[in-house]
Amino acid sequence: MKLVLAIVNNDDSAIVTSALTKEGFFVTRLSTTGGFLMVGNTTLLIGTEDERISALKELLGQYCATRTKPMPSTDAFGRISGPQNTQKNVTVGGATYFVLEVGEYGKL
Ligand code: 2BA
Repeated sequence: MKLVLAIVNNDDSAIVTSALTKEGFFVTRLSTTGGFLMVGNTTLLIGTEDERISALKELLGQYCATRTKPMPSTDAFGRISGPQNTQKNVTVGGATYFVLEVGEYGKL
């Protein structure tokens, strides 16, 4: 048994959750915020059997698009991080995922 944490764009979260649920995955959605861009994203918690991890990753790849977003001009501590008149971009997503071993899973 594994627990997958998948961080996805808010714009993709509904469609990817629907697709996962349709394929029989159990999904919990958390509203989260990226530490770099400081904008909202969605973290999906998905508990599943080891042999379904490949299918899960395929669905995440299929429904989560990469996007280019403007980089903030100051970092979290308020310092200027670059020339103010030069807008830099970062590529975000599709999905960032972590696969964790589950010691025990149950429902009471
Ligand atoms: P954010 O932290 O808002 O990061 C948005 C994008 O900014 C990242 O896209 C990456 O392209 C860039 N970025 C993030 N941290 C950076 C840094 N220290 N230096 C330079 N560029 C940086 P993604 O890598 O696709 O990540 C999308 C979101 O997934 C992140 O939003 C964060 O919420 C989460 N995430 C990604 N990697 C993570 C990790 N190793 N641990 C925890 N959360 C992670």
